[in-house]
Amino acid sequence: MRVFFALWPGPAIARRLHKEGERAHVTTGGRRMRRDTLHLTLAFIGDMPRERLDALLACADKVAFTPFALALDRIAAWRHNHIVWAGASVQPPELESLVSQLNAVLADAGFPVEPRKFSAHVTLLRNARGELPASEIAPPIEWPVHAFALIESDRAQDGAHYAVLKSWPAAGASGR
Ligand code: 2AM
Repeated sequence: MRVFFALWPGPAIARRLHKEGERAHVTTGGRRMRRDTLHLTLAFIGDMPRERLDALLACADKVAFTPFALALDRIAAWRHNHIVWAGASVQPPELESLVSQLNAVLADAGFPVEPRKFSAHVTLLRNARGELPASEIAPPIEWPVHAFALIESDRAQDGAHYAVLKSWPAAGASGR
């Protein structure tokens, strides 16, 4: 199975993100991510044997975090992988903590962790071409984060399909 941990937006946030993707698409072309697939990856594990799932769930059980707000306030493009993404000019400390806790418990349990510095982004377009100067999202998309999730990815002809396997609420939150 192919898995990763992510923040999964509710429908209103996903709708706004999808709209931003539509706007950028006019300039860059490429493939728009479907609205119901938009997410922010926290830790990418990749392919692993299904027998490791219990160990992975146990890792996430050890993570503690409090709800926080993430202000997605900019759109930009990466040339190297032709991605157009939405991001936050200020990364909340709670987000940094969530990612570093996940990386620590995953590494302890022998799962692969990303050696590169975490760069929070929601991919909106793939195979984007042409220049896209970084621009503001105004007003910013205020994303109230109450939970993180383990996602299973199934790659199909028409793009990846994702299933939320389990979601972990923040302390004091009842879910997404
Ligand atoms: P991306 O959107 O920047 O490509 C599912 O593939 C999610 O995991 C995507 O959000 C993807 O980020 C992220 N991801 C992180 N590292 C990855 C890797 N090495 N291979 C594939 N996806 C990765």
